[in-house]
This record gives sequence, C-alpha cells and structure tokens, in this order.
Amino acid sequence: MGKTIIISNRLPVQLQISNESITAIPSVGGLATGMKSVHSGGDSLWIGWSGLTDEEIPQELAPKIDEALAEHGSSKVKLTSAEVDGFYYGFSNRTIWPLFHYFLEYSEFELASWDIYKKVNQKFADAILEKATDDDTIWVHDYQLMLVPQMVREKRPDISIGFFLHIPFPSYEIFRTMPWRKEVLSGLLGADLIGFHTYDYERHFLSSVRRLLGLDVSFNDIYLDDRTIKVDSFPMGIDYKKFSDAAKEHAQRSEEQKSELQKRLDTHKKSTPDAKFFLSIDRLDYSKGIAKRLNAFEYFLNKYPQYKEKVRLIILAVPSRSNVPQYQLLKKEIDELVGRINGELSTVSWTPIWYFYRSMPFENLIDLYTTCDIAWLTPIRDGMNLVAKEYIATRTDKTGVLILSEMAGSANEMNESILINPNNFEQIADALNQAITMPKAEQQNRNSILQKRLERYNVEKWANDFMTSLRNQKEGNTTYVSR
Ligand code: ADQ
Repeated sequence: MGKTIIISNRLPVQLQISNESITAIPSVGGLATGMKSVHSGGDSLWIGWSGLTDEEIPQELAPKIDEALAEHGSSKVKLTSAEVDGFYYGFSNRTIWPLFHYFLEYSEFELASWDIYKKVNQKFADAILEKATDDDTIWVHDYQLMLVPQMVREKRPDISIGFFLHIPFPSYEIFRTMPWRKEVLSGLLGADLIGFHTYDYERHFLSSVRRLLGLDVSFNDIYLDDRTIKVDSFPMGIDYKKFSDAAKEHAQRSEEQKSELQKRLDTHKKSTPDAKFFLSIDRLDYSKGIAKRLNAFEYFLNKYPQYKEKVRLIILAVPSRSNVPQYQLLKKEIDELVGRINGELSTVSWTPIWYFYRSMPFENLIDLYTTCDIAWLTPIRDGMNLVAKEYIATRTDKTGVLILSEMAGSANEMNESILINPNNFEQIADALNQAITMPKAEQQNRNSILQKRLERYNVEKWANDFMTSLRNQKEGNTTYVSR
C-alpha cells in the first residue's frame, strides 16, 4: 500500500521566522487536528501553501523552510503574491465562497481571477504529481482546490483520489449562475469519492451533475464510461477528548492559575449571580450572521425588558480575509452596531455587549465555553460549524444551552439544541427567553444526548470513515463493469 497525500490550501503548520532560524509549529485548527490520525498514523505527506508568498521568503532561507516543513511531513506549493490575490482573495473568496453560501449578490465573476484559479490549481496538481506514485491515496480538501482531482486524474488514471468540501454545496438554481459551472463539476469528478458535511449538500451536488453534465446518476453513484464516483455525506466531528479534557482541567484551577479573562468573568458573575452570559464566536464573515445577531439581541431586550442589566452578550469575532472589501464593510457595520447598542442601552453598572475582535489562545476559548450559560450560534449559512460542537464538549456538568441556526450543517446532528431560523427575530427572542428559563435537569438531559453523539462521531472517526469509503470505492472500481 502506498502513502496518503493530503492537499489543502494551507498546511497544518505555521512558520515562524526569527533572524536566521525557521520553526514550523503545528497549528490547532479543525482540519489539522482532524487529519492527525491520518497524517501521523503512517506514511503520509501534506501538501499546501505555507502562508508566505515567494516575495516574503528570503532566497537564502528557502532550503531551511523546506527542511522545517519536511520534519512535519509537509511540503509547500510556492505562490507569488499576485497568485494569492487572484486565487485566494479573488476567485476562492469573492466568487465561490459567497456563491456557495447563497450570497449571490456578493459573487464576482471575473475571467482574470478564474484564470488564476485554474493556474494555481494546476500548481497544486503538479506538486502532487511530482510526489505521488500510482499506489498512493490522494485526499484533496475544500473549495480552493476543486479542479485538482481532474488535473491529477488526467496524468494518473489509476490513482485513488478523494475530495471533501468543507462548505455548503448550493442548490442547482444558485450553482448554475456560475459561468464556469461545468468546468468546476468536471474538476471534482476526477475524484473516486466526493464527500460533503450533509445529505442536503450531497443532493444539491448530484442534481447539478445530472442537470448540467447530463451524466447517469443513480442514488449516490455517478456513472462514467470507465469508473463510478461515489458521493456521500461525512459530517465532520471535533477532537472531543481535547475539549472535554481541557474543560475538566479548567474546573480544577486555583485562583492563581486562572487567566485574566477568567478572573474578570468570575468578578462579573459574582456581582450579579442571576445574570446570564450569551456567547457568540465566529470568524468575522458575513455568512456567520453576526450583524443580524446584534440586531436580534436589541430586539430581544425590547421584547423582554426584564432582562436588561441581567444578560450580557460576549462576541468574539476572529479577523478573517480583511483584504476583501465585503469583510472590511462588515467589520465597520459590526463596530457601529456594537457602539450604537451599547451607547443606547448601557447603564452605569451594565454594558450589554462585550466585543473582542481578535483570535484567542485555546485557553481563553475554554474560559468562554465553560463560563457562558448560553451559546448563541446563528450563521446565515455554515457548512458545519464546529464551535457549536466544541461548546457542548466543554460542558462537563452538562448544563448550558445551545441556540443554533438551522442553516448550519451541524443542526442536522444537534436536534437537542434550540434550533432557530436566523432571520426570525421573534423566534430568536423567544428562544433566548426559553434558554434563560430552561430548568437545569432539562439542560442536562439535552446535553448528555448531544455529548454521547459527539464523543462517538469524533473527528478521528470522520477521517477514518472517509478513508475507508475511499478504499472501498477504489476496490469496486478495479472490477468495474460499465452500465
Ligand atoms: P470555519 O468557517 O472557520 O470553518 P468553524 O467550523 O466554526 O468555522 O471552525 C472555526 C474554528 O476556529 C473552531 O475550531 C474554533 O475553535 C476556532 N476559533 C473560533 N474562534 C476562535 C478564536 N477567537 N481564537 C482561536 N480559535 C478560534 C469551515 C466552514 C465550517 C466548517 C469547518 C470545518 O466554514 O462550516 O465547520 O470549515 O469543515
């Protein structure tokens, strides 16, 4: 059996350059953690962009960077800053991301950025072809690399290729608006297995394949002349143990061991013991519905004024894609909304919204997850939403209420949370009231079911299920008889 090659836009390590020395530090993101069992389990290689453009890497340090990456089983694809602009900030995040999240009006269809997207996908494919042998297994990740499977297939017809999309696949009526829709579908069809977070995304994809390419599709198989392609859903889990262990350790901390943030949260909890903390954590992205959530919070306080001075909304927004104009506008909108709502409603002893615009260390995430009574995660569209799962995993005493958007992929597996439509302020206000007044026993009942499910279907199982399915598909294809 050959090695496994994982390909994603970014590598699972971050480079730190100081003076002449280079260090590659493993990153803690969901994908990196999720693939740990696949990546460190055996012979494997991870190919991706290092996060530094060619212009940012001093010539003399290039070999050291390669060495540092190789120590983590990684190999880089070189990109110029113009390529990163056109491919990442351009086509990936100004065309595909908004379109696939149903923000059709934000989607730009520019030939120049499509050309760069193709060129950079070819660079990734070439990097794979350089390293791969025919008995290797290739796992391509996400919307930035949708042409890679076919580009590899053309040169290596017999190699095993899987593709997983981390964002929604939109309905045919949305997808068909893209000028290069057939090319994108054909790019994906180079894979043997195509995975999505949910059954709905899978159905949308199959519908587009049938209607745009006229291919023979039956249940979740696509029939080509020489092979079949399996399409299936694999809802991504979290590293459950990491989050539950961190929460258990957190509960044992002495006063001196606590973080500054935790001490501050404790002080506020003590001063108003019946107060409730709402938590909202997302990357700052229009698909996450942060501005809507702020407006809904104001609506809630008007509908239920008895909660004024009793509730506090903690918003953690992680900076993201700040080179894209839509993200800059959104940042401005959120800054203004927070300022206006706090300005209008604050009293001498109460600021309704605490707003943090930054990335936080893992320790502080755990502070927030374990301290906040209610997690309020209401994206307008979200492929999965791992924050919802992480919140539940940290609730060691099983208390806490999750209010989750039905538009998040995770809603399919988290029926015991309070599911809401993020556009329905009336329903949201009532859901917040329900969460505040929910008896402890009911919280514990709901969360114990959720925890069991999340612990069982964790990220390791997700990765292993995908790889097993890919292996089975490949074995089936070697004995393939065309219909
Ligand atoms: P994202 O859109 O980034 O991922 P999400 O699934 O919520 O969204 O994952 C965010 C991750 O970042 C979480 O693991 C969280 O712990 C971490 N994080 C959040 N806030 C942080 C902060 N302030 N500091 C540090 N870390 C923070 C995309 C898709 C999702 C899909 C995932 C995985 O958009 O829908 O669930 O990929 O497939």
